[in-house]
Amino acid sequence: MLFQKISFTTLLTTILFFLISGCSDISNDDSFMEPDMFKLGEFTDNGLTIAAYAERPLSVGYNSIYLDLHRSGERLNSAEIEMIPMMHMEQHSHASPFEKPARVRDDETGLFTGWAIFTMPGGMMGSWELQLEISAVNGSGMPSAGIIEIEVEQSNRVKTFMSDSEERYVLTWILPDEPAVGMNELKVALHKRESMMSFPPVLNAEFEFEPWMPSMDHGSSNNVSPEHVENGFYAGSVNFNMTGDWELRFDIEAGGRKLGHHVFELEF
Ligand SMILES: [Cu+2]
Repeated sequence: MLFQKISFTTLLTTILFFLISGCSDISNDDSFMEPDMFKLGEFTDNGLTIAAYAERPLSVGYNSIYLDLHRSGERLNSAEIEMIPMMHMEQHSHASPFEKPARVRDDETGLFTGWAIFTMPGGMMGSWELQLEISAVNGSGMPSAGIIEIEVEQSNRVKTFMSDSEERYVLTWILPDEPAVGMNELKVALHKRESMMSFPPVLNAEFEFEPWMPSMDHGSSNNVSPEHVENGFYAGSVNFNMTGDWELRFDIEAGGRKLGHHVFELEF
């Protein structure tokens, strides 16, 4: 009887030990913490779970996209990721400008980070999805592939236009994200639409920029026209000297050809 009691206690202790050590293994690992972000969706293929996130619901314009990869409850650190934002419309499908996530996790978020510029909203016209293919997970393993259907809200941050020489472009207003009185960082991106699937960055564009307040018929001083930083992204400054309705007016040239006059409207 005494022997039975001891062995029972030992058994309980052993079970408790494994439970506690098992628990502490899990809590030492970040694998079960979901990122505190807007979840776009997830799928599992070949034992790999791929979850996609954004900072907020997706809208027309520039959006960072974050991926989290898990296998058997373990968060994975490196992978080759192919990501294509694709829109299926009634007559055709098309992609948009994008950059696939890097091979390793980003230090800041702990996630695989890429971006997409959505050129139109989802809805009656068609629907967007992220097409994903993941291989070389932690150096090896079977590839996993799947689709995450995404919603994209309307915004006024993208102009798609045709130049006089009938080339198609995508102009994206990225910053300021939340305009305020005073100096604001100004950031835009310019991509060429070579085909429904190919949107290379335009590296040699020249911008002439001025903000304008149409209701009061004035501009402002000390603005800086955007200049190329890298990969089709251009940075400058915009000075809003009061709240109200403003226009961001751009005249664009590339390779000695005019790409036209383009205006984004905003109010704050
Ligand atoms: Cu479309």
